[in-house]
Amino acid sequence: MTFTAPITLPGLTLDPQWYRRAVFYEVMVRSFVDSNGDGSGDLAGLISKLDYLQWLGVDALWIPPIYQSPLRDGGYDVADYTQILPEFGTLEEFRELVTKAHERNMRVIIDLPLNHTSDQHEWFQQSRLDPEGPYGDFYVWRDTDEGYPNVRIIFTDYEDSNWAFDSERRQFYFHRFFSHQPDLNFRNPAVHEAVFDIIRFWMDMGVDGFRLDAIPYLYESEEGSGEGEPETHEFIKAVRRMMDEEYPGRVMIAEANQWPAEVVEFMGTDEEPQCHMAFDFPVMPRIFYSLRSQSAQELTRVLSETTDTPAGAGWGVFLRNHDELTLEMVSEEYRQAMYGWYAYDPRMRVNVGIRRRLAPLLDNSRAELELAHALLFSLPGSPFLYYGDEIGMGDNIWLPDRDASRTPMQWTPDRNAGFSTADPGKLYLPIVQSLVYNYSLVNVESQLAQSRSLLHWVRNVIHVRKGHPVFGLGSIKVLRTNHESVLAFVREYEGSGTQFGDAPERVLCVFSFSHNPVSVSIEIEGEEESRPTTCSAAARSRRSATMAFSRSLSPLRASSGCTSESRAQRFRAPSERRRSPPLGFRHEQLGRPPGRLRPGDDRC
Ligand SMILES: [Ca+2]
Ligand SMILES: [Ca+2]
Repeated sequence: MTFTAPITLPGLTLDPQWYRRAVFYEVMVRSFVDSNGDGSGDLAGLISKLDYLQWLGVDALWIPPIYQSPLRDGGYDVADYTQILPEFGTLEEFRELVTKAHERNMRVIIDLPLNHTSDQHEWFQQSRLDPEGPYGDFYVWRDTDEGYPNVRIIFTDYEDSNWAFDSERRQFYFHRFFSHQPDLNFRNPAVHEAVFDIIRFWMDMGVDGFRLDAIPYLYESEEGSGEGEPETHEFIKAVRRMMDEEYPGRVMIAEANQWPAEVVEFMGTDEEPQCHMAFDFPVMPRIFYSLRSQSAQELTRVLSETTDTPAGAGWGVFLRNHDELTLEMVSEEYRQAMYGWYAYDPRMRVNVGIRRRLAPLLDNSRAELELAHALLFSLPGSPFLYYGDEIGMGDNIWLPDRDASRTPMQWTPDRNAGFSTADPGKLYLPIVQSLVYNYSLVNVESQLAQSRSLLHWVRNVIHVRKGHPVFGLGSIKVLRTNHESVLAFVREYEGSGTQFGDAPERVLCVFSFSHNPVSVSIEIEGEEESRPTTCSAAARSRRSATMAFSRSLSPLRASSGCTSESRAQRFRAPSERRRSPPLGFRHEQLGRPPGRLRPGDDRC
């Protein structure tokens, strides 16, 4: 496979806010490419596909845990923080990955699960055997299983208590997640020192940041819920101070499955910053809800809630990742509706969520895949893609737990989808061979050969986004429309204010979730007369323009127009150029006086 774009090696750009402009790509090392035919993906395999990721337009890799681990929880059960699982490769290979990624101006973020370790970790084994020894107090031990009564159980399908009995030490230990993952005792200063050493170890390997897994859960208290306790924030501040002092420019990303008003606490304040980024959990299920309910009202409501973030902090947005599509952030009524639409087979459910990939969730509808991606790329925050979703990979709900959506990447229609030369039975998980998503149909090679494939479409949208800093750095203002199926907002960015930096930009984004054509009026306040046009990666027309917008929208339509003070650009994806209505990413532009536009008024 070769890539048409000229592959150059620009090296890392100097941009202290790189993470706010970046397009992230979550890649599971085990699932991407197997370089040595042992059936499991590895670091050398990932290195061999950096050209592909550069071609796609990825700015930063997010790599879930590659530490030494018994892999009972996808590597989030760490047995040694300073060793790489041998089947993945060596520390030398990891260093090479970082070097080669940096040559391509691509950052590398790794996962850091700090709340707990594997029960196989040497610390835990020592703690069990020698309560008076140096690791005796590294975990949360009790004589009874009654502490922390307000702490909820997360893996409701697998655990019925947060305490487990250890037959060696004859005491109970606290575990927020699986019982094979004992929680570290953050009330012990020695644990802090150990964590700082781990962070320095990986920073010295050149990584650009951490995704702080399950960060709200570090501390527990008798009165509290064990989520975002004050001491947890104090600890994160201390980590941030160390990072800023010793490793400036590297970032901390909080994984906190909570409402923005709570999550924003993990970003801290201007004076006492905590994480540089946090994932926006509530917006994601509402995208899926809107697609089936044909109502944009919930999305409009959630996006209208403004949450002040400290300077330099940003959100991470996503459609899917390696975990289940979590429904913890929606009401019971919505959850049941979502299960009905997206998880009609009980096998598709796990915990409080749905364990399916993006394309099967959307029933492989190209229009919905485009709409969902277009929305993802225009929301405030940096988009996180999940490996394989750029080609619309399927899943395998007959596999246990979240393995359903962790199957090997599909590169070619050849044996093992080009993922590995191993005997097919030896693969860590089987390749998807379902009727609709069979790897002989869904793979990178065949999509590279089709200019209208999802892969080319996604790549094009990534490059459009990268060409417009407003999407990463701009503000959002949600607009009123007269149609419940239509979401409209304006992104605005004042520019860098320097001659050589970013120009000011305003972008109007309109999305219709209706399954039928709609006519809509959108109220845009304070607009001077100008003519918006769509902006495209390919064709950029520049003319003077205003932002007034009204149009009959065809079903499942995403539109976006952008204006700057004196010019506008046309934004459309290639699939739309050769295909008139119903699918795709389309925008119509009008020269109109400001103010309210009438329904059905679509004359140009
Ligand atoms: Ca391998
Ligand atoms: Ca904890």
